[in-house]
Amino acid sequence: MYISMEPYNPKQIEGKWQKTWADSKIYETNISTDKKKMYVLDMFPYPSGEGLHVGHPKGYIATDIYSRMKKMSGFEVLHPMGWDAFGLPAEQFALKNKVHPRVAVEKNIARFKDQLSILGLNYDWSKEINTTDPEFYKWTQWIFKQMFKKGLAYESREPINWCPSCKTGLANEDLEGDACERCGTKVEKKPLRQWVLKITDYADRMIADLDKLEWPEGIKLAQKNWIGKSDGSEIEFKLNVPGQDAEKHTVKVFTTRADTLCGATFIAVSSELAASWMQVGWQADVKVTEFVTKTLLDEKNRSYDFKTEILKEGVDTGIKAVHPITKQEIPVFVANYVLPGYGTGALMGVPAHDERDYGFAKQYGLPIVEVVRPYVVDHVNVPRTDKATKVRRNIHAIVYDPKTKKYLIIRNSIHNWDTIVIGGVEEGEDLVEAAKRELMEETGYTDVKYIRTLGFPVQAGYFAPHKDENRLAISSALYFELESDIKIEIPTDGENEGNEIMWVEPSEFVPGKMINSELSHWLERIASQESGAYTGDGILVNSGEFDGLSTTEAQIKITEAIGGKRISQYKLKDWVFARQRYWGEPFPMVFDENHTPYTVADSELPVKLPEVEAYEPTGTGESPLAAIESWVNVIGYINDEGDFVSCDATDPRAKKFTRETNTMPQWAGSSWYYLRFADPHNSEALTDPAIEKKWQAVDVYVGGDHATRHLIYARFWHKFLFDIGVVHDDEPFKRLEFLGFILAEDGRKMSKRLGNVINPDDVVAKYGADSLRLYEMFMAPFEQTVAWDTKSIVGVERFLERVWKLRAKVEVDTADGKQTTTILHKTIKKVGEDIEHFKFNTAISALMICLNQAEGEEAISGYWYGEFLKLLAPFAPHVAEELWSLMGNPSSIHLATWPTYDESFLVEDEATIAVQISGKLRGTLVIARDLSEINVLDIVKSTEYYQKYVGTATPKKIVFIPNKLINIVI
Ligand code: ANZ
Repeated sequence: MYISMEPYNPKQIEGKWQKTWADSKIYETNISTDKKKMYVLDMFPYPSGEGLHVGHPKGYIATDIYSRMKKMSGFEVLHPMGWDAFGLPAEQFALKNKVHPRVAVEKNIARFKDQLSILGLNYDWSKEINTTDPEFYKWTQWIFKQMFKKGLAYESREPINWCPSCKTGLANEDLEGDACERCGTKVEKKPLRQWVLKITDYADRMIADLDKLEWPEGIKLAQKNWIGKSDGSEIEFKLNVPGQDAEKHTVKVFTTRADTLCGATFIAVSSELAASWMQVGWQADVKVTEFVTKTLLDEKNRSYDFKTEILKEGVDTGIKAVHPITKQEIPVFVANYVLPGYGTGALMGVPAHDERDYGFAKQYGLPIVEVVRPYVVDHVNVPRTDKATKVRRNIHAIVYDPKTKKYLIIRNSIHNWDTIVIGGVEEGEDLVEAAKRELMEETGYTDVKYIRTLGFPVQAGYFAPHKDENRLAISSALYFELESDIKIEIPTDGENEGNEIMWVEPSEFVPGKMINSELSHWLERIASQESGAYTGDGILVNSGEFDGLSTTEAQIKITEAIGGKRISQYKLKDWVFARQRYWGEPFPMVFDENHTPYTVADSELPVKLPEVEAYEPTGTGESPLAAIESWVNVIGYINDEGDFVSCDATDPRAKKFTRETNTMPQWAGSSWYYLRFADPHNSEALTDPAIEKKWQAVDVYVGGDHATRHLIYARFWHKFLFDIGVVHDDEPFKRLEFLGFILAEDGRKMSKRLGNVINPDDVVAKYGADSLRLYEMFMAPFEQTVAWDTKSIVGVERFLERVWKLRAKVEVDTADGKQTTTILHKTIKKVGEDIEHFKFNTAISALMICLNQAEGEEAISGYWYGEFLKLLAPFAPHVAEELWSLMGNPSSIHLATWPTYDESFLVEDEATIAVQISGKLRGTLVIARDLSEINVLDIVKSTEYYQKYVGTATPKKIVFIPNKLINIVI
């Protein structure tokens, strides 16, 4: 028996083991191994000045546990760490603290590394990378160069998002709504020369390949929505411009609803498109020019994405568009709700079926033509294909009593149905008159106020058994409010027989019993206050030869009929890739005096960031690099590959060039960094192809942010690298685990500003790293966001103390009891499976249950304790290592083999069996598993209920299902 007198003291063991592990390099990955590889990666951090709080390591602890388990299970594991150190946060920290960003980054990295090292994380630091290292960013520049050569990087002068506070242009992904994600300042639109990457070329593949990935469904959906693919049609309208030849010009619109073409009552174009018409000679009148000029300048009242709600404004251009089907002229407006960068920058306005067009049409008095009618099919009396159909024009009178907040219905006891008041429209009646008449005849109520008609009609198909025919009821609903209870006497026989007039709340409308299948439409329209556009599917009306088609059929047929094109549009925009800041990768580009861009030759890479005095942003749209003439102006020539090579001024080929002075966004390095870890020091290539083939893709990627930013950008770059043959697989991250955040004890986000930050160093000093690790994994399911609670750490600390004390019970050769052995094997299975599925909290509770069992024993074997320690080792690596070594093991527990379980211990040896007598359940019995019928019957015979219900009678029959049931039939 080992006797331990020393109490558990993490301080004495943790530092010691961290040093031993580092010295013996046990975490270094053998890249050229023959073993199966496992690449486990954290989203690498940017080393901010604030250091880590306890929330940051949550993901790192998880990958640490996972990779330790995999290593013990026989994999060669790559588990590296690096630094995403370019970009605004690092630059802003440096500006604030008046140090050079490089110095600030070095300092911050050192601090981060210290903080990580005391947590006992098993990173292979020999593979550390840093995106700001010229040897690293050389390859970031190299990738950009390849993109340029393939036509995927282009210069643009389109207005982009400009953050006036950060003084830089931003991509759409950098926005939170219409504000800068980093500082919260509302962005402006600013025309700026910049580099843009054609990410949209990859949009379809990025959607399709999501199916291949083992990622949380929520993240896949977020990516799909961000890419935002819409299938639709491009339809051309001929234009009659006053003062010009008829139908000389055309405008194309993009629509997802070509089926609604016959309901198009106007065309709306963006101010940008109108301005481009003016540039080619359109003489617009003053009103139009003023509107266009105003909206182009007016940031606040413009639409730049579909989410922004603005006051819709527009102006009639006087131009007419010729409707391709009806050949009638419809007006062309310039409108501020047409997005300049979406589709063709022009739309066909269909007010009856599009909310935005509806609002616009109301404001400008444009016609609203219904072309899609909702169609409901009665589920009880489904229309029959073998019967004729009669069309009926109906009204539904919906009466609401504002005093009681109830609706009027008729309950019929003969048919056993509920209905609102319905009826036909008679010759010469308008809808309101018809509704009032029906109301009076069927309910007696006369004092009602007509409020409004609930939009266009809805059509319902059903089979009318009493008439033996199908009915197609086209019904309009009229909405009334009850003024007073004044009623006239009505007959209770004839049509009204069995009717009871009732007032009910909508919750009392019983589906199925309420016969009006149109009701859901009416209730929705009542709730929306206004009878706006109907945007759903249905059947075409008012569309000539297309009448009766379904919306989906009509989209194709109408597009074909008028020679339109089926196309897709994306919400995703090309990636604005230039920043007007100092702290980023310089572009590998130069310009000649005509501003023709050239990539630099590979021999010129990396293009290093120059040392500067002042790296504050200029705010002018120029990067601070532009001021450094000695760096900007270069002399060289263009070689046969079309690349710039620098040379001496005396060289006959020498010409003047200037460097690109913008820098790349922070997302550049992180778009490919994971490819570098397996081969971080390669100076010949981004990565060696054989190493790439062995180690990519990342098997498990862990992080808690960037559902749509980094994860979209990296997939795009990876697919590009696949296309040019640098990587062998077209997705970078096979499996993604997304973590929930740790909030401060007050339930808010941890931040220095709020003064609620919990520092991991303090927690480690007090409780030890093992307790911190265990607590973070135990506090909640991994993907759940949860508030920190310092008090609860004591619970896991006590658990570790108990593991420590259990050592006193170890007797090397003792034979463990059956239950103790059984629970060990169950725990081996559970912990292994739980770690595989990132269910760390339940793995820890299994360990706790297992410990409880062992504590009840007089003694446990060395084998039992050793296996238990191995299961604990990934979670609490220091204490497990210490105890393992105290057991006399010469080598590290982290190099030991992961325990395997014996199936035979997992089989339950008891069964609960139901006892029935003549089919009636009389009791249950817990008996040994797999007992035969005879043995079970013997046991049953001794029960009281057998004596009572069967006694001495001979059973007629016995039904027996092993381990489940015995039924004695008498
Ligand atoms: C006619 C129509 C009728 C439309 C209807 C919708 C409903 P999603 O689905 O988001 O891709 N649209 C086209 N270009 C636009 C632009 N540049 N700015 C603002 N809106 C534009 O949106 C596609 C729909 O948005 C298109 O289909 C078009 O309106 C409008 F009952 O065309 B629709």
